[in-house]
Amino acid sequence: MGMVACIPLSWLRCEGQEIVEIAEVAIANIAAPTGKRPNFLIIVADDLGFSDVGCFGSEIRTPNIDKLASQGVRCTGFHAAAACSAMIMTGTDHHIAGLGNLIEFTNYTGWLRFDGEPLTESGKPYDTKPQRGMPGYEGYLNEHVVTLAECLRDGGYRTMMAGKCHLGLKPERSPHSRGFDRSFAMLPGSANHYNYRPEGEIKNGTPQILDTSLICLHSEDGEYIPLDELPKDFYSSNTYGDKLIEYLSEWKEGNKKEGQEDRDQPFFAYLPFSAPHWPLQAPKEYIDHYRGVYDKGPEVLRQKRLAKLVELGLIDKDTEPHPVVDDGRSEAWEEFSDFERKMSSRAMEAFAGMVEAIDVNVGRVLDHLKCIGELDSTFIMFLSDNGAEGAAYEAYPLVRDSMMGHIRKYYNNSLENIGAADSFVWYGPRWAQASTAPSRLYKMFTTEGGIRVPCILKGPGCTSSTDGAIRHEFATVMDIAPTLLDMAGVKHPAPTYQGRQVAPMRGKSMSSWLRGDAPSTHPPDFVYGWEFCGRAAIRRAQWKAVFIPAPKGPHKWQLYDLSKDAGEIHDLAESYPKILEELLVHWDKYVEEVGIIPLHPELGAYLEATEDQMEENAWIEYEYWRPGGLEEPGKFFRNPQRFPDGIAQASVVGVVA
Ligand SMILES: [Ca+2]
Repeated sequence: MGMVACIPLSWLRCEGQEIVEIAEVAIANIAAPTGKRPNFLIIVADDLGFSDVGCFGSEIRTPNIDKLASQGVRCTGFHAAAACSAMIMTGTDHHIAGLGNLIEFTNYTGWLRFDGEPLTESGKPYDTKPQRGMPGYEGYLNEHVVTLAECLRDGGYRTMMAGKCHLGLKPERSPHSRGFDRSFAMLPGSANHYNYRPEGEIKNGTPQILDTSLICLHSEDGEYIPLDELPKDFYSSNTYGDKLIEYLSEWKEGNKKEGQEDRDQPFFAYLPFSAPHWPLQAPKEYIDHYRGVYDKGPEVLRQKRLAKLVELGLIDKDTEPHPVVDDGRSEAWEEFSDFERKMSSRAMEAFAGMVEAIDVNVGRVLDHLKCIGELDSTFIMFLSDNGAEGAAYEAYPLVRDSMMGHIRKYYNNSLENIGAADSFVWYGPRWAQASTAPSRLYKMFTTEGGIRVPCILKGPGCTSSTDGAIRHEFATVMDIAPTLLDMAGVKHPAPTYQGRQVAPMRGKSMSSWLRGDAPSTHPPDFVYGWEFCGRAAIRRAQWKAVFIPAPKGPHKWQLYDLSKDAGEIHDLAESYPKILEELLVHWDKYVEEVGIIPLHPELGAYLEATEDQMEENAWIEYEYWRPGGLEEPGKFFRNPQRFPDGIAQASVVGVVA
């Protein structure tokens, strides 16, 4: 069967108006911009929570990021999503771009299964199998989108990136093939931050749950890097900082050379750190700054952070914070044993060290820009890709039963060693909720705790009167690409690019708002949807409907007024049924427009998993975790079956609802 599925028509069908709007903006921009166009630097942290940097209320030392904020704008209404990088890179929804779900979750049937979750009508658990091979769920940035890097490169920019690029595994998916002149990319969703890799065991052909995330698989300019050829002193954040500085120097040298046509070429630099994603690891010199700081536990930290958020003016003093949702353990911190408390606070110390390491590298890159005379002509964004990571993996049946044994066997999680290369820890839901407070829940949920992220904007394009300002207007990661293209005077090529149909951007340019010419990026009655792994939300202005499946939520739609209830505590579904009904009409439209495959009947036309659907791994393009997979990649590539849009898969598996 051919690789390419039918083009899902939904985004073309529903986005007609947007195509026209974008075309008009583009025409306005084609007039050559006067003077030098700005450079762009987009810095993304992985799983950094709302209050984890100093200028957003943290005790963690982040002087460089704080300095950016003092010269720019802090945004409290900025929203990301679960597959954020696809949206940054395309300006459209991740379900359209091929990352409808993360490949790990689509691949492993039981990955997100909790004890106590309800069953389908046939008595089976809900699972992600119906998404395998479906359009929008390819697991890589698909052929229906054009990337921001492609647009800017074609528009005359030098494009470069260093960091995590979890958007496909094969060379033809690499940033090198998707618009980056220079790229140093980590390809899995996570990896050991020190390239430490004890030999694991892959049993019966299917990797154990975290095996794919242990390997430090990188490529540079599309070529895989053997693990032993990564820098000897590899530490993810340091190495990405080094690489970006190297690429920037190379660009500067190129611009200086006489006789080059493009010697005033601006740059687009993308720095997506893989920190502070687990495993929590950082240089000891940074972790040591936090020894003892967290001994009083996550609730004390949560209260301190909340007080600081109020003091800084980032949240209203009357904000009611969502209560902490626990991890199934009934004991409070006070009832933990001394040892459990020490282990837990050490994990938080390691997390803090990781955040400080990010800041140090942000500082190095900014210093370098200053040194080469480009700092003031560079538009800079710093943001996180989603809320803090609160999963207690030890409580997931699959991890508990397999991965914990692996960790015990190959890693040294003694108290003294936590944070080192050969340790493997995460910090769990209580620390995460200290960081996402006052919001509800954390990463992978469509409540505010999973999607509201810290964001700082600075540089040309922002009015000088915004220095150090705090703004509360709604904006999203889909707005980044339209903003940069707008500032660069580059036209998005939709509906076609290089002979194929591509989706238009769904985001809006923030530049009028940043200049102070518009009160907000989006109109007051904006509508915006989120879906990830069967968790869902649809928002219109301050009203937000949320669906969180059991056991972490009530498994029904809830309704919140975010203007009065930022913590999503008071469910108004019964008081305002008409508003909920109206939002659910928008929800259905969103499902159709972006091509969601619902994982619960409450979310739309639902297909129950059957035995006929694709098996685990059958649709993954590169099984790099298998023995020999890194040495001879080509032997481990696949061209998996892809299903055409909608109807065909229904005929394969039978429509249940
Ligand atoms: Ca993330």
